[in-house]
Amino acid sequence: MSELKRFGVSIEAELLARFDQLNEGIYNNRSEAIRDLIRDKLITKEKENSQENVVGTITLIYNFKQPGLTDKMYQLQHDYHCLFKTNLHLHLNHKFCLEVIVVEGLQNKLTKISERLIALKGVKHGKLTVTKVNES
Ligand code: NI
Repeated sequence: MSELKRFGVSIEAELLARFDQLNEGIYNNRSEAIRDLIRDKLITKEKENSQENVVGTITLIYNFKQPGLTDKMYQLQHDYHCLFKTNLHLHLNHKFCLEVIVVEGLQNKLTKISERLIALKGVKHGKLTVTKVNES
């Protein structure tokens, strides 16, 4: 076991209260809860940057009236057309659309492209969800 380090963290009281409430009855102390949170984040990042072949979906909710947004979204999909398999589009209301894009390819590439899509101005929410395909 490596040496323990102490560090100070500034955090909003309300956020800390919610975190403590979430971990009540699970962790004996806040330090262990934070250590597990950091480990989970590291594992998630390792997975996101792996070079495994995966299939999945990118789900986006966006304001289709945002100037230039749909052009940028479709340009990215055309630039990486090998990764994008098909789209499902739903007009949610007068302003917002839901787009579910089926993707397949290397996890690290899909992570980067989904981050670019989600970061576009006018995208309110986005998420990449993947699973591995076992050939055996
Ligand atoms: Ni629409």
